[in-house]
Amino acid sequence: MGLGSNLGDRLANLRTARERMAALPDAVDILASPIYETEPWGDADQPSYCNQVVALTLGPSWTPRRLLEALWAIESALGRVRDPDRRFGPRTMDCDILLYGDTRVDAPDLTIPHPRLRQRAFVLTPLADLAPHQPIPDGQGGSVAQALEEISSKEAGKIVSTPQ
Ligand code: PH2
Ligand code: MG
Ligand code: MG
Repeated sequence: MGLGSNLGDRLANLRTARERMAALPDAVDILASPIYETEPWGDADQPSYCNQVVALTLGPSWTPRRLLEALWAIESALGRVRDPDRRFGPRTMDCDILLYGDTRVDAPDLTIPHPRLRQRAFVLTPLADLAPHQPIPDGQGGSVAQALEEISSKEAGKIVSTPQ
């Protein structure tokens, strides 16, 4: 999952989101990347973000759809209010499914791999910290590290917290 927060206590928001993910039923394991402070992407008129990637291993009862709904609940619990006029605007918490093993999903409200994964250093950099050799099953081929290489001119930001 890609986690992002740019409102409130950003590091506390990330910590609470991680704790709630680890406490999901049948959560087997959770690994967290360092946290990066990053410039806002897409809509520049907002505070800087703290971004992190979390690799969650879930039991076989889970599906991408069930995970999406669990992530919406975590975002809401952290005070996320959706502004329909500002798709890339500020938020207390954003939890995006980036990859789900080698599964692909193409639904109106859920696309896996995440459709903007390859454009975003703030996602690819922490993802490469955890899983550089992970293939991106979007039909374009290549691994996370290779995708990051293709946008290597763009900096993710600076590390503000080590994995915890
Ligand atoms: N999320 C957005 C829009 N812009 N910029 C950064 N740096 N980090 C984010 O997580 C982010 C963003 C909408 O999901
Ligand atoms: Mg997002
Ligand atoms: Mg989102």
